[in-house]
Amino acid sequence: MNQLKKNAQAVLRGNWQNGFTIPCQGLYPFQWNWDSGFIALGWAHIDPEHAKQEIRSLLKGQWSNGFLPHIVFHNPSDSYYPGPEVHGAELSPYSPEIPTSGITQPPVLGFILEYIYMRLDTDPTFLDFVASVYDAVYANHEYFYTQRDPQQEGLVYICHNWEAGTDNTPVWDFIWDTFTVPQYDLPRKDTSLIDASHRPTNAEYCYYIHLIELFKTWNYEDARIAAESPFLVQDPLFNSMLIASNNSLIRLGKLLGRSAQVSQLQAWNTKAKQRFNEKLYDSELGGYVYYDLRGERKLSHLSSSSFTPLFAEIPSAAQAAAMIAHLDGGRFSGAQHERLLCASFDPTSSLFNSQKYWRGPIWINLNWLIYEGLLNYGAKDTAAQIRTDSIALIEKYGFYEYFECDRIKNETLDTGYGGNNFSWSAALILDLLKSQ
Ligand code: 9WN
Repeated sequence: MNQLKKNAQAVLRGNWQNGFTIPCQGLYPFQWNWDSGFIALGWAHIDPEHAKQEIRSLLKGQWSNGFLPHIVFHNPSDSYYPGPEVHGAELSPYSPEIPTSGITQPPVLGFILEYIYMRLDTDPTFLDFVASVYDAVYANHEYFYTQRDPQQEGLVYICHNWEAGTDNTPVWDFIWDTFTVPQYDLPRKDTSLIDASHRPTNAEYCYYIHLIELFKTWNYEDARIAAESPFLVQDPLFNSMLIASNNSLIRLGKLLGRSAQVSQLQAWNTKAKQRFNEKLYDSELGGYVYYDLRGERKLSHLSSSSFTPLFAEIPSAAQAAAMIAHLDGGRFSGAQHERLLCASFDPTSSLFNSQKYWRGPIWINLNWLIYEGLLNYGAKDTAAQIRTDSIALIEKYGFYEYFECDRIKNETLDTGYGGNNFSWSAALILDLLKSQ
């Protein structure tokens, strides 16, 4: 275990860039939004000053309307496509001096602040730090509830698959079926850096780029995006992260005496949790699914995102039991537990692919969220299983980006998938090693 900790620390130190941490050398050479949250939690176990710097650096990219971009381009690099010139965030009157993207990612910062505070045994100097960034994180939540909830129902939309963080989940196939896009010239770098068969296809990338091109023609104006974007989805992972962060900002806000902000967060959260359960729970599937706001339909497929409401304490005990059953002898574990936890997409679906990015492989950040979520509901054995599986995969292969879930295939495999020395895999293993 000590060696594993040392190796995890070495990954974070190796990816540290003087103020922030890149997710992976070559493959992801800038600062990414939700990565930075998980990475900051990892740093808290090594050097809390780095955790603070990580968060401050991310907030340098915040827009004046509270929006927090998915990438902050602090540094130049030609090893990633699409770079700042493709995103064109300067078209928005709200964008900052520093180049950023114009789309966001799951809002993890609120709960990350509380986790770090707890992991540091409620260190008062960290609470001072929380006080210094509280308004910025609150402004991000305010942005979501005022700009990304056109029906004022408490659920926010995402308008791009990269905003989900689960970039090519098969759920998006049903969105891509609703519109056509031009063939773009794609100077991709990812497919020459790692096994191209594990990455999204060029046909999918044309959709990704097309959405950015549309948003640029609208100068990233939220009202235009809400009215016209062909991709407008209420995602259970994204909304769970926002609600979990509300929960944390409420508790932290009480410690800091922020009563007006706490009342507003409570009002958003009550509405959000109720609507989440009404709209996104699928009682036939026994889990939470996506809602296509543009097409006005549920997209009824289970993925690892379906379990993240456990993290935000949204499900009732009965709903939680139905979800846990999928992980314990059900479709995600297999009846004989022939799969390691937790596949990123329903392994019994014909759309499942155990090697391809978000279409099946195990991701450590989702495992961490589900582990913590299971503990919220007292499901200690299932939580222990997901923790054991995560640690075993990293011990066997190293700090890869994603992993095979099939136990038999793992017997003969000698590598993880995607990028190696991947920061959040290291950061979250440090946290899992700590919490037993
Ligand atoms: C696009 C950085 C990011 C993660 C995402 C993951 C992947 C980027 C890409 O890498 O997405 O944002 O180019 O594939 O899907 O979750 O934040 O690690």
